[in-house]
Amino acid sequence: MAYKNDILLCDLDAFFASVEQRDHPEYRGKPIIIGGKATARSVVATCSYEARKFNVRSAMPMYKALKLCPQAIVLPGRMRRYRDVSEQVMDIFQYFTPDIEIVSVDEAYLAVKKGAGIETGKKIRGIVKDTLGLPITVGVSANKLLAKIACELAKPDNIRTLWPEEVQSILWPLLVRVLPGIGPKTEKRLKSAGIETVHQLADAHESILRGILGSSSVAIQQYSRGIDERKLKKAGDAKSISEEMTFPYDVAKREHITAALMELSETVGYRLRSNGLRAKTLTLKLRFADFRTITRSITLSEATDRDSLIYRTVCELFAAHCGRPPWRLLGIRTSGFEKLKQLSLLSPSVKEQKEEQITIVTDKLKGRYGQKIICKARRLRKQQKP
Ligand code: TTP
Ligand code: MG
Repeated sequence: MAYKNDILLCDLDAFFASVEQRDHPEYRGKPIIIGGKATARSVVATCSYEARKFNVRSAMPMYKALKLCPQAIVLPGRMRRYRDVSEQVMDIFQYFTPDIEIVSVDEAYLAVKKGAGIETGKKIRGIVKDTLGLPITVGVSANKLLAKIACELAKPDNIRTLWPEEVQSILWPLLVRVLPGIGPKTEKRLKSAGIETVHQLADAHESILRGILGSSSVAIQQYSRGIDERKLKKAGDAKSISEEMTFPYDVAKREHITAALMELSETVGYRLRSNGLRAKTLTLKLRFADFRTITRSITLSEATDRDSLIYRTVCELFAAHCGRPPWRLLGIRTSGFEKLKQLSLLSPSVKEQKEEQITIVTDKLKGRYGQKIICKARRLRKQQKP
């Protein structure tokens, strides 16, 4: 199929661990694990490639990681530091193209002129290494799917291409889990239907796939053939980012409103972060059952991209202006954008650091499996219909 741009997926290698090895030369060449101490519940956030040789991986329980690699150096992680570095990296990407989708703290898709992908990727790797002292891997192709898989195949500290004409020779022998939207559970279900490789998925009957993959079956089967129509969700020059929700029935219970506000806050927050933006003004839109609609705004002292702060602020706006139930529509609008970089001078609290870490992990998962993959349990409970 004809395509207009080369797409790059740029992803830093062992991001948190690489920053620690850069900042602390004594850690270089050693197995480093970032994560909480080896208590019952702590898990590995990431680890250096030296630790990966011992099969330590992200999300593994820390006690298990230390069994595999007892000599590893365990560090708690410095979220604010990683966020600063992330912003420097995203700035380098911006220099090459305005067409960027930030997927997570250390990962972004870039669209460049067709034919310019490999050269741009090499330059990016050089600049990130020379100016920031960090290794980054770049996958280059004609769409997001193949660029991402090229990057995974190339890791660490490398660049490679995976063009549509290589789908049969390179993509088809791989296991289905390389495709977006296929997590461990789906992988198991596909396996019990005899589908283990991408090739088998490409050949599988539509009705079997629909039974297992539901409404995403068509898109995933397209992926297995190397076809991916997803566009980059790029920043553009939007003046505002908003989300709204019309209820299928008039809502009178406050807990349904707060659940909806949480969902809207998380969606808006993710979109801000994907665009490398923070918003200073938050606006709540509220429509009553009689269709009367109001908007109420607050300007924060410092711009934000935090789900929790957006949520708290719109809840306050709602409490102050909610009038009489029932309600019919809710919306959140964010505006007054600041690009990344203007960092808070305040040191983050332990709670804020924790929140930062959770945001990083959930954005990673959203980048891989789509935005619906994660939502707070509280939101789920509140969403139960009356
Ligand atoms: P990844 O890009 O998934 O992992 P990585 O950069 O450490 O290693 P590589 O890309 O070379 O495979 O995630 C980026 C950072 O996000 C990672 O350094 C730490 C954080 N993270 C977590 O805290 N928990 C997680 O479960 C994952 C996947 C990432
Ligand atoms: Mg990475």
